This record gives sequence, C-alpha cells and structure tokens, in this order.
Amino acid sequence: MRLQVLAAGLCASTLLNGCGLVLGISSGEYDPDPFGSDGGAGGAGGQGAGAGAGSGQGAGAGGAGGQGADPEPPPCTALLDDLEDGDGAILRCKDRVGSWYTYNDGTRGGTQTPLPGRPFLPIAPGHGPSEYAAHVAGSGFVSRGAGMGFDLNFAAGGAKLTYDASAYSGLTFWAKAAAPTHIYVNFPDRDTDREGGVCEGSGCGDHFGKGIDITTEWAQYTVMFDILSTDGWGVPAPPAFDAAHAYSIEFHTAKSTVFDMLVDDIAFVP
Ligand SMILES: [Ca+2]
Ligand SMILES: [Ca+2]
Repeated sequence: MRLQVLAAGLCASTLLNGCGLVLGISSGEYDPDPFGSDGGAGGAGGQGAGAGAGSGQGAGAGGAGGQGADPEPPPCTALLDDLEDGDGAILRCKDRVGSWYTYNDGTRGGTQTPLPGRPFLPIAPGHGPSEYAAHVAGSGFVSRGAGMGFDLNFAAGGAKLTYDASAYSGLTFWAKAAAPTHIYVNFPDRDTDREGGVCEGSGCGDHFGKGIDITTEWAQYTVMFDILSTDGWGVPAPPAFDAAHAYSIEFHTAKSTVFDMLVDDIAFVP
C-alpha cells in the first residue's frame, strides 16, 4: 500500500480547531472540544450503553438499549467516539450505534488484551487531558494479524447493518503506541465483510484501508477515503471502498506484529 497519510496540518477538516496541529503535539495544546461537538462527551451517557464487547461474530454484551423504546437519539456530529463516557459503545447518534471489539486471526498461543468477546473498556489516561482512550495490546498472531475496531450500525440484539458514510470524506483520530508500530486503518464494507454476502469464504476480509506509522507520542492522523486500497486477495475483487455501505472501522496490525496501542477522538472528516 502506498503510504499517504495526511497529517492534521493539511486542515482537512474545518471542524478541527487546530489547523496548525502537527504530529507530536504536546498535551498542553490540547483542545478539550476538538470537534466542536459541544456536549458530545456525554452524548451517550443517558442511553444506557453498557460494556459492549462484540466480536465480529456476535453482538456486544451491552449495546445501546433496545430499539423503539428509546427517545429520539441526538443528531449526528462528525465525532464517532472520545471514550469519555468510559464504556465500550461509540457515541450514539441518530444513525450510528455500535460497540468496540477486538479480534485476531486465531493463532494458537497468540495473546491479546482485551480478548475478543470480553468487555471492551476504555483505559486511562486518554489523549491530552481526557480521561479515556481505546486500547489493545498483544502479539503472536502469525496469519492475518489482530486489532480493535467498532461497528457503525449494530445495536445489541439486532442485526449488523451497514452505515452510510458517503457524506464524509475520511477519518481522523489520535493514536500512540508503546513502541513505533505500523498499523492499518481498515474500513470493512458490504463488499469485503462476510456480513455483506458479496465476498466468498476466505476471500472475505481484504478490507480497504491505509497503512500508517504510529509513534510513542500522541499524534493526529487523517485518512481520506479516496486513497484507500486493499491488498488484492479479496474474492471477488472489490472495486472501491463503498462508503455508502460501511460496517465498521478497524485499527489493524499485520501478522507477527507486537502491538500496544491507544486510539482516541475518532471522527469523520466532513
Ligand atoms: Ca462510549
Ligand atoms: Ca478520550
């Protein structure tokens, strides 16, 4: 894959106050409301969201409550999650509901924290002065690797559905790792996720994504949808990232990677 990460300095998002933010920003420059989503940190607090921990195969253990009985969810902002409510569900909005999960290739002897299917709880501290970030660590996965991610339209007890992200042009987030680590930001969609019914057997999982190098300091990364690519082994070969039918967003490590990483303040780029 071509390495073409757009750093925050490109001002890809007008919602980001810090157009001048560059890699390695000091915590003292943290903007507590970087996405202009006033009240966003508490947006999911009243939804009864539990400690979701769905793997790719199952619904989260918590989720955002039953459908139909809830009051009208708040309108969507570009912010997907800042982890500040301390649970495993992404911020709920009118169209988005989902939980964080971890996954791996099932290599015997591989280790991962948290394990797939177990509650996914944010850990402290988070990016800047924030309290929480998403965390995954592990090693020993020698075939397809491992990672963490969250679904965009998968309520507990319901069906895993696609989300229409076509109004957005990319994704931005903050990340750091215990040691410099090459990761992929992947976007499972209708063509590459088994759930979509398009890909075939072992030809599923070649998601559109982008490789980036995260460092030991918090830094912001932006990945635009129009530069995503696959590895080329998907069957049938998916034509292009289908942003109108996205299932999930994953922070993936390739096979045989030792990983211990944090992700926070994940948002779509308008
Ligand atoms: Ca949450
Ligand atoms: Ca946070």
